[in-house]
Amino acid sequence: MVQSTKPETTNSLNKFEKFKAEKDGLAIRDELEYFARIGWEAMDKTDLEYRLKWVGVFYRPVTPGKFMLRLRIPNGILTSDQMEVLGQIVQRYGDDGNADISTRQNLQLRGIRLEDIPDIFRRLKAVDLTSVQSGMDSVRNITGSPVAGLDQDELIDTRELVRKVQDIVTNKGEGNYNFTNLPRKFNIAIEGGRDNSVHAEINDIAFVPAYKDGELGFNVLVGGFFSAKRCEAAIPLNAWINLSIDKVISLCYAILTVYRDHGLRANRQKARLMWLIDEWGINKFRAEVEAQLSHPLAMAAQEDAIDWDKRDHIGVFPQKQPGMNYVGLHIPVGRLYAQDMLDLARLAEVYGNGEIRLTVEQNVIIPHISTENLELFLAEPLLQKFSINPKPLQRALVSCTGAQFCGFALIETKNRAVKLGKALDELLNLPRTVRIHWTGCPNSCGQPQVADIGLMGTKVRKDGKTVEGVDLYMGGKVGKDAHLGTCVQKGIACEDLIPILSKILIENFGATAK
Ligand code: SRM
Ligand code: SF4
Repeated sequence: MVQSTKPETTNSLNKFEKFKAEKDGLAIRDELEYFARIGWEAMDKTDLEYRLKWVGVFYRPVTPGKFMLRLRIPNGILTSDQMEVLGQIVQRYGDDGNADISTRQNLQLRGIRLEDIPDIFRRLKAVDLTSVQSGMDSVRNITGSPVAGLDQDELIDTRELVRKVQDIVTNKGEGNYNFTNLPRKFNIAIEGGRDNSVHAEINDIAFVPAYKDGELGFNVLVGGFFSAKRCEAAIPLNAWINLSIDKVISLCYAILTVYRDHGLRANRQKARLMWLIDEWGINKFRAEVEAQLSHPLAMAAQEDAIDWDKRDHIGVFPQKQPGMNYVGLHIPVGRLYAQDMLDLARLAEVYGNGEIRLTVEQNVIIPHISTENLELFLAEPLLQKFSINPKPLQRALVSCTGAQFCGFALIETKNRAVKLGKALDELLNLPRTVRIHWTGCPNSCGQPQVADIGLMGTKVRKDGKTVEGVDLYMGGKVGKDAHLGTCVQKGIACEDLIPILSKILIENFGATAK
């Protein structure tokens, strides 16, 4: 079904709404064979630069002709067969091919040629993977605890919930016209652990474990988002639902429907869900969701059940299954190459049960390794590259894509982040991990507001020249009582960062000079 509320006039609509009204982004799905034949240079500009994103194919103006393919990996869980296929896909592109683990527990493949897309989509389908609706005005990858079903202390195993919500939103990966024309992007997270591993507070809908009258269910938060114009933590919908899969699905459906039909579409900078909540007030928004559901929502439980600091899952941890362990590997800034992907697939197959998991910190977890196999596993050469014991400033480093591939970027991020992390680890002793997040522009894909130290790319004037710089964020708190950090200093040239960050690390994080 195509969206029911097509506006009668397009005069007040922004350019995105106009081109969506002309042709739904998902319709591009039926033209992929044709595009593959004619080549990207001959394509209509809107189809090339925007509509392809509805099937996860991103034209990169920085590397024309070499596309990015954004998948959907619900709850960040994939199989060795899937990882092997993805490794083979990027391997074909030699030095251009790689993959990045994203801050939404997802994978983005690089170097992809448009002429290969029909074949790639057939190969994805054969291993039950999809990239549909992973970009533009769609529901993005749905996140859940990366140790769901493994964690000895987990409250709710979110795997099936996340998968079912994705299936409803995407019509089991085939595409769902009900949700391809939202006013803007939309993020959903379903937390099941005690440590808020998914950054619930920065999602448009977040389900957070909460006991009500002794029964475990979810409190619901809404409206969290980051944008260049405004960043807001999610606020309580003042609703609690029990653990039924149907309840979670119907609430997502109802909220998405209200947002789709009433979300603001005139100014794209004011189109995220929180702007509608601002305009209506949370009580009216809640009432509209109830009307959509055709039943009242229960009031929220007084407190949620998040009572732990956030874990990074790097290292060896016993699972709830006796004799089994999960091992978290540190993947510097989430960058994988074809051979890494094939190696990870092999390790998961040989030592585990074939499962591979991704975290929002851009790392990998291999679960189901028996205690007797641990020693052999830890001796594998890949663990030299992807350590289980990285240094404190590299351990929690997160970085968005940055200038290497992203047209919005004001600075190069990933290589710089790794280089600076290493340099600071060499200069300083740290008593604890410090979470440093880099993001190449104010869009905040690298989430600097959740970090201990966040670095947001900008341009700076230095010695009469324009150079790459950052705005400095501090105070992001994750896990229990999460709250967002704020900008504390603007316009630092990147070349001046070592002394400035050293001082901050010494004064605020207990670092001592080596
Ligand atoms: Fe993002 C746009 C990369 C997570 C806020 N983001 C983009 C684009 C698609 C821009 C583009 O077309 O070049 C970037 C693609 C660059 C590339 O080649 O990789 C991009 N965003 C990413 C990723 C890959 C960063 C990463 O290195 O991990 C993350 C992919 C997630 C995924 O798997 O789906 C990513 N982006 C985020 C997050 C973090 C999150 O979801 O927790 C945010 C802030 C949270 C939020 O959205 O509320 C985020 N991205 C944005 C925005 C600002 C949205 C807004 O409302 O204004 C844009 C710009 C836009 O949409 O117009 C953007
Ligand atoms: Fe690109 Fe900016 Fe997002 Fe980084 S934060 S990936 S530079 S849009």
